[in-house]
Amino acid sequence: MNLLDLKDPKQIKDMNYDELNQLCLDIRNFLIESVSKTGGHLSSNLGVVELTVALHYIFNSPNDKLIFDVGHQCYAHKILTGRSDKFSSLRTYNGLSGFIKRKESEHDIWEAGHASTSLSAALGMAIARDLDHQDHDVVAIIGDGALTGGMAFEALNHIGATDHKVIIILNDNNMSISPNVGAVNKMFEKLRQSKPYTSLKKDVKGVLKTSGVGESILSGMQNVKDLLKKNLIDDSIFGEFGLNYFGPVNGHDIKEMINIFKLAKEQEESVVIHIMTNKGKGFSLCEEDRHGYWHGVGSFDPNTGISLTKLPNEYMPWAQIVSETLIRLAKDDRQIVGLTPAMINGSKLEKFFALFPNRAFDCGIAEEHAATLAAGLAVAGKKPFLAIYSTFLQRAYDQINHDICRMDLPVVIGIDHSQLVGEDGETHHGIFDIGILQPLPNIIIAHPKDAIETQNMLYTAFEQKHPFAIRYNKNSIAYQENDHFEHIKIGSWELFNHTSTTKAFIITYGYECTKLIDKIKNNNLDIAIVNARFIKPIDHDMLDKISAFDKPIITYEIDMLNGGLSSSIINYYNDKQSSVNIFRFGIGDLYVQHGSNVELKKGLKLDTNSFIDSVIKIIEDNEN
Ligand SMILES: Cc1ncc(C[n+]2csc(CCOP(=O)(O)OP(=O)(O)O)c2C)c(N)n1
Repeated sequence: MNLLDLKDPKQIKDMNYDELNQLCLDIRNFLIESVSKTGGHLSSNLGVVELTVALHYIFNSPNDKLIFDVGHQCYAHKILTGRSDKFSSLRTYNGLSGFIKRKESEHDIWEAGHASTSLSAALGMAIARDLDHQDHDVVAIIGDGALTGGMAFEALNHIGATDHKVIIILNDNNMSISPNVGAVNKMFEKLRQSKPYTSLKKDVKGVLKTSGVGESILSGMQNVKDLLKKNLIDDSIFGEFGLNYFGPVNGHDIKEMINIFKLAKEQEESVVIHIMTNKGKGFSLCEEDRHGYWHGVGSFDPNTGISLTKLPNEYMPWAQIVSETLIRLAKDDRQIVGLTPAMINGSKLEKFFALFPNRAFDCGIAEEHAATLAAGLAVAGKKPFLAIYSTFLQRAYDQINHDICRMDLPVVIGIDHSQLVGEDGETHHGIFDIGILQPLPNIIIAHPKDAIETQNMLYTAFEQKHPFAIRYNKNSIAYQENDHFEHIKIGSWELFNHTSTTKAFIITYGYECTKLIDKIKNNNLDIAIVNARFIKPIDHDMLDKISAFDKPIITYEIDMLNGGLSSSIINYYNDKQSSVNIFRFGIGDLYVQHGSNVELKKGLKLDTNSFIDSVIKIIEDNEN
């Protein structure tokens, strides 16, 4: 079948097993070809092709609700629901989202991006269904990685104690982005190696007979009740939560999955179906990848796997600069420990983990735990570095407030992927952390402008006796190792290009600062740039100094305006009753979609050129 002819999942309902297998092959080839051009979440999607086809074969979306946890593994779902013609626009500005998007299709029921929300959402939908006396299935598809998140356990705790039926499909590939970690994962290991079992709370035999898989399970059991008692499933987490369990089932065998889904549909109670998949199935580079390099990729040559993204040699991802610096500092200071909630690869901590295996901790998808773990380590005299993406830090807000800032503990938080993150879009932009962290007492928030300042800032951070957040974005920048570390005075800003005739002051931070300094020099603009490398505390002396010139003061942030740097600057001037002419540029009260950062900034009129045009207009208006 030509995938472009697929407009509705109903079209696959009459297919036989051979046709379904052929369809899976076509989808897999299409995904490799298409993602090699656009980039995207390749491995997770290759792993769930048969699973998604079997789901759409048995369940009737959109009447039955399919809820994908994280939502990064939704590509086959998009193809089966009529969107293959849009894949060339995957993750581009105004193009197809890389995640579930409600406005794209009636089959997209639940949006995510952050892990471990599917079970709570599913229970909510199941309760609503039952209150309204409706009759449909609610199916949550959750990975073994996402199941390590605390929210998933909160939901299991609730689901196991209610009569509202939820079908939970555990997509177990033994991988998070990198290999899955933790005791729950170890428990899965036992299940993975077990024979297919069914653990039903009610009478089993009648139900098992209804399907091929059920019968084969039944024939292997001489005395079902006895076996179930001994069964490790009953002692497993699902049994303890009072949930029925089917599995493990081969996630690349359409027939087995169809049978087990039929069985699940027939149950009256919630059930966990344990599906075993190979992450990256069908593309050897992905299948063999144990580091997560192929979890999310840019464009690549599908024959060789070689990345098509080229950067100058001296360029390095900002996170790598931070982790190289961390390594240098940790070599001299044995108290430094590194933590990541499941992002070893994303946060470029592989080398740190290899060099300091006893001082490096992957906490799993557990941001709240990671933050409080860091607090515990700090109380006990360690110097924790918590690497966390800005967007996922939001999960740990209370822990940063209640456990780190309130006790004024010296935890260094590396806020990775801050500002716009481009193609992952709405759920992933790192634009809220300043707004939520600013009100917290004791915390220092910094955002360095280049590689040298980053190294010195991290050094400075470890010298402090307070919580210290250092932000950096996902870009690569020119890197050069500094010969020695320099202390940066807390709260001190820098002024560039200030002359006796300066026409305006721009206050900004991070890479925008570096770009503007270059732009202004190259274009001979008589504008001064303030490097607000500390977002908290702000530099009162600098603010007093520049306000004395009575020129426009323009703030420029690729972050939310609400609660951003400009808010505290305005508060300061307001509290002093200073009359200043302030203009603010930043992200307004909206969620920013996906696309390249270049396009996103243009769309927001925050790209350097548009911004400078606006500044020139402000200067002209001021002078007339
Ligand atoms: C709260 C949160 N933390 C971290 C991430 C980053 N992340 C995206 S997918 C993923 C791994 C998910 O593993 P799993 O659920 O097993 O799915 P798989 O990709 O293996 O199919 C992680 C850690 C996230 N999306 N949300």
